[in-house]
Amino acid sequence: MSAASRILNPALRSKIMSAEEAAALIPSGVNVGMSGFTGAGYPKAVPSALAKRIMDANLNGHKFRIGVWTGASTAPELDGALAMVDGIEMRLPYQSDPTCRKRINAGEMEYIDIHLSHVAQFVWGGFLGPLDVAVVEVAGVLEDGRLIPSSSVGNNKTWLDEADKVILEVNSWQNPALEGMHDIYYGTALPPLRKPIPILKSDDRIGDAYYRIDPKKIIAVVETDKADRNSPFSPPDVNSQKIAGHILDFLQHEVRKGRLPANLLPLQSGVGNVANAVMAGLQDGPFQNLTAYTEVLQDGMLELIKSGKLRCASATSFSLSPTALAELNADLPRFKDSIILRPQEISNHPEVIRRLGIIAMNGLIEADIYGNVNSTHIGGSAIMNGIGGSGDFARNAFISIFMTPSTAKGGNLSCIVPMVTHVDHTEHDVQIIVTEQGLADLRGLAPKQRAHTIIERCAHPNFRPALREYFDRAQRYATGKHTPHLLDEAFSFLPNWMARQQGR
Ligand code: 0RQ
Repeated sequence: MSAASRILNPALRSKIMSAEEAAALIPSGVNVGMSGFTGAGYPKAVPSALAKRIMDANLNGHKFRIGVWTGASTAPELDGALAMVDGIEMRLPYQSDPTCRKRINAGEMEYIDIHLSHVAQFVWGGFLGPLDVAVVEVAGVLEDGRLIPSSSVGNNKTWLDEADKVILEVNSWQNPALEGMHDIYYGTALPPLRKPIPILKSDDRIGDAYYRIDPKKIIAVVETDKADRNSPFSPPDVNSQKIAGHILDFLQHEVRKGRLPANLLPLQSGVGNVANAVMAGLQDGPFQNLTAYTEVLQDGMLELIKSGKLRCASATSFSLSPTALAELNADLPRFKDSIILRPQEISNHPEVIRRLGIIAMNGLIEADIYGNVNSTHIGGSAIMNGIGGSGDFARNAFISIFMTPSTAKGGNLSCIVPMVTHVDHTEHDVQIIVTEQGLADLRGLAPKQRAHTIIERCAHPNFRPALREYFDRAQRYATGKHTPHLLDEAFSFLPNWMARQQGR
């Protein structure tokens, strides 16, 4: 089916133009809200055409830059193309593009790292400045002008509501069977007008299947037919499998203790290979009739739905490997009753996460001996991706799990450190830390008990003696004995210890 035949509204059909013509309607200096969340549902044509325009402007000596707001990370055709031509002045709220990362860390691009659930209210409150243009991919347009969402929802409802002008990309590659899968809630507001979000179960539907839009705001409609570009997952390695094994043992223990029901509580799983391995582990585990209330639906979760172990999954986006995506698209109607895609302000809403009692599982870069977690920075200064939704879930989950291999960079760095160089999740939001070495259950432990548990359960044996030594010395020499630290050594202790071991 061509894109044009998906545009049933005659007024919008008259606004069809090329990506280049649409990109010409975006001036320098504006903020642009784009669709897209982890490689799904991003605009496929206008950002590249805009990048070409920016490059031409640069060649003519004119600086042309825009603010780029999205749902989360996108794809090379959006973040990559715009960052390559140095066209992004300011980026938010989550990115994982290598060129973006390079520019941010070189000080050439500003980046605001916000909890994903906060973006909508920041925009309504005007804290981010005006939203001038929205560029949103949809799967089709109904005769009455309502829009069929595509493979991610992210912040699209907010962009369509708040932008002065809207450019639509109607993508005929997107599966028509997506229609009806979404749940777009129109009941959120700023305080003091807020009402309870009436989701009591992961699969509750509380909104519409379509986006509403004032047709007067639509300045262009562009037809596309390009596939979403998600990355393949590597098969679970030994460490990921061990981490998954520890988590499964822990969940079974919690069921035996009567602290979790036999089918657990709704699962949230972050991005990446470890998260995907945990889902694969659940496939072979004893749990049935599982549910998920999460933001991204990865391969592992799709497999669980296919095998009948996962009854339903609520998310804001697909984040599938090309193979899993092809499988999903070949059989999409089958998944209609088990998958719901919602705006990220709802998929990540603290109220709903707290009410449903989510089991949250997210990755980390480093954790310290007291349980503070750094998910975003290398060496305290360089951004990796961003906090994404991990904070929305970690703070409000019933059980908040952080997982990582115990070492990075070929075993040369310990992911358990004396003090994290940047804090995303404080010790108060981190209940469980898991590495391939073991699982530290920090619930109900005081700081020094936490330090002992994390070092003995999670640290790699190559680094455990150094961490013990630091902790012992800190307990003896720190001025405060509650959370003992040696501030002049906290960041240099491990590197210095490594150098001593290697005779440097
Ligand atoms: O870098 O690829 O250059 O080697 O960090 O590490 O081990 O591949 O792990 O892909 O699971 O990502 C926290 C980044 C983990 C991710 C993070 C280096 C390592 C590698 C990645 P290289 P791995 P993962 C829902 C939840 C925040 C957002 C979130 C993330 C790179 O999970 O972005 O959770 N989380 N959202 O070498 C130096 C260390 C290191 C280190 C790892 N201690 N020191 N480098 N690395 N540990 C989804 C959304 O919100 C959209």
